[in-house]
Amino acid sequence: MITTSHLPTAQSANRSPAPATGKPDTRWEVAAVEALFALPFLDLLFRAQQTHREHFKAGEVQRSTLLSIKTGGCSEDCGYCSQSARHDTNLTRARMMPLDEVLEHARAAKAKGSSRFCMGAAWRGPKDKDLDAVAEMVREIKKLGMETCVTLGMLGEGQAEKLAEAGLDYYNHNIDTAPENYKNIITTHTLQDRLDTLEKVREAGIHICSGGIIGMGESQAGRAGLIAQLANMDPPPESVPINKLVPIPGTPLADGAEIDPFDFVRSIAVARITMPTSYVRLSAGREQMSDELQALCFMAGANSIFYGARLLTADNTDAGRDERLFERLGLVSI
Ligand code: SAM
Ligand code: DTB
Ligand code: SF4
Repeated sequence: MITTSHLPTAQSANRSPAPATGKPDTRWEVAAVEALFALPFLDLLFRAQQTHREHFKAGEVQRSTLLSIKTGGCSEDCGYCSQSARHDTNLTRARMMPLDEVLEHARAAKAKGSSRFCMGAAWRGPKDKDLDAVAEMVREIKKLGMETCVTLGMLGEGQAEKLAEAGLDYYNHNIDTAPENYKNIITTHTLQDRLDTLEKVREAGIHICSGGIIGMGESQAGRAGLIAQLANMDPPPESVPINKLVPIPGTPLADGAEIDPFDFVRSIAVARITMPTSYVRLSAGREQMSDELQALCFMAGANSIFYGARLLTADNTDAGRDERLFERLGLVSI
């Protein structure tokens, strides 16, 4: 069972970090992860880059394109989200997108050089009939020769198996913040609910994409708690999206203080060191970042991005800017 039991005990807090094997045979105590955050910036980056090169080719970056297939009107109260029916965010709601329109987006993403197509729906969880429609989308997109990922909220019994049968490669379900902070951000479901869905996904044989958001007012210890929870999954998620909060007017988190950009880079580096074989995704918030800040994130071990002009409801960096950045840095898309 996936649980929140990694929280440090006084006795275990001083244990030294796990070796970079990719297997969580040593648990990452929160204190050990905090100690990584406390390293001098250049030492942390050097160590992250070393770890990265032990497991991946430097400069190779995987690209996924996102599409919102059902937008807004969500019953949940996630404090950062434009799509919650409980926040007044001026978002235009949309019913589920028809298959042919989804396929048009997927073909365009493939033509632009994306290897994975990720579909998101603003649901607490899918109804069985909605799930059947999404499974059909997965089947058709697989035929285009693309990898698939969906993020549909919490899954009920048998739903992960249906997605696996359709050939789904990844299920995205973030734990978003440190265990002790979860109820300050979301009250309509618990972290344990999220972990239960991740377990269903794992048991169905689908790869896990799970990460969180940096910049929601959390402390460095909070960031360490989030990363320890991810790194202690057995195995850790294959894909770890690190989102920088995109402040959405009308949400409870619209007006928080901006984080120090170097702390965001530190979060990427710590994710890389603690999850050496996972793809670490530089996710939401890139549009607001300079090219230089993104380069630091790649140096810190980020090796995947969302590619294309939109995330789900928020803008993303446009593909032209990304192409120029890849060329200037000698990055190669995979
Ligand atoms: N309803 C599904 C769920 O909650 O898993 C899927 C969609 S939800 C929008 C997917 C993830 O996007 C969230 O878990 C969160 O990590 C990220 N996200 C949502 N709004 C964000 C924002 N304003 N800034 C950064 N990340 C955000
Ligand atoms: C993830 O971790 N980030 C993506 C994807 N998984 C689904 C979503 C980011 C959403 C950013 C805000 C928006 O577009 O509404
Ligand atoms: Fe709904 Fe997902 Fe947004 Fe939460 S993050 S309000 S579950 S769409």
